[in-house]
Amino acid sequence: TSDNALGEKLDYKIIGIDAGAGSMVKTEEVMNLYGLDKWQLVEGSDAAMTAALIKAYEAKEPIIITGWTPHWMFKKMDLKYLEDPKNGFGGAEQIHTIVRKGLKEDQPAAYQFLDKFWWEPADMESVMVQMIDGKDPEVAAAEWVKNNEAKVAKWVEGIQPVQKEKLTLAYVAWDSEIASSHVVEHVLEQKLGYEVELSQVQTGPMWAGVAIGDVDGMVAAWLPSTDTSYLKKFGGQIEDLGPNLDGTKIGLVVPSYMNISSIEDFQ
Ligand code: PBE
Repeated sequence: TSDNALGEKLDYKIIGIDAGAGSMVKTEEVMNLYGLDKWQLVEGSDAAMTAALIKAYEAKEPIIITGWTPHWMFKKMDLKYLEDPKNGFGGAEQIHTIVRKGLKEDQPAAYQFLDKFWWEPADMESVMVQMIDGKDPEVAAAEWVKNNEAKVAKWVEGIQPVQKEKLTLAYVAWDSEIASSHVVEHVLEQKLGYEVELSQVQTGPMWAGVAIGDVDGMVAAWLPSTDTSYLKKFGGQIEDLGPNLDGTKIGLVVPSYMNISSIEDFQ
């Protein structure tokens, strides 16, 4: 059948990202849910996944990846989510800001800003598109802040700046989180007087770092669905400041030219 033809063509491989990412955990669950026993989820990274996607797209070849919104890939290519009739991926969610316990007392200025930090998917996407078009994340973030002064002013309104206090934020090298973390870093440094260290780690260490208190916070928790396993594990040891962005989504993504539309369309 044509189903097997796709599997054979793709060597029964779904192109994933870094091991331990919430979406990798979810995709394994989804593959079980839909009985994709022959298929394998390939570990890699956001960068390796998008490189494979671009290569396939330019050759009009099929490919199945683990994707998410907001992501620049939807601005640069014509892509679609495969329908998920069993709702294995859990539908719409938010990105939450998570800080260590005690930050409120130790660094009230940073805490208040992190609590107020909130933007839209289109904001995040515009930073991501600048990055993928060749700008350093620092530059793309600084330009976004410059072009969105009114929004940023509300985040820091009434907050008393500090004198070169140090702050550490963790993030994972997903383009969405590279964008948000650099914007937050820029505001903390330029508007509130902090010296920020951005620590790039994997998902597990990002959560553990905040739980242990090695790290002051992060703006990269996809909840309630994607990172649910991490919230279960560390929820009692962290402070959840709630969403900083609404309207995210994860799922299996394919180029629009592929003639499958649902996860049920292949075996
Ligand atoms: N993501 C992007 C991450 C969160 C941000 C969906 C790739 C994940 O947990 O898989």
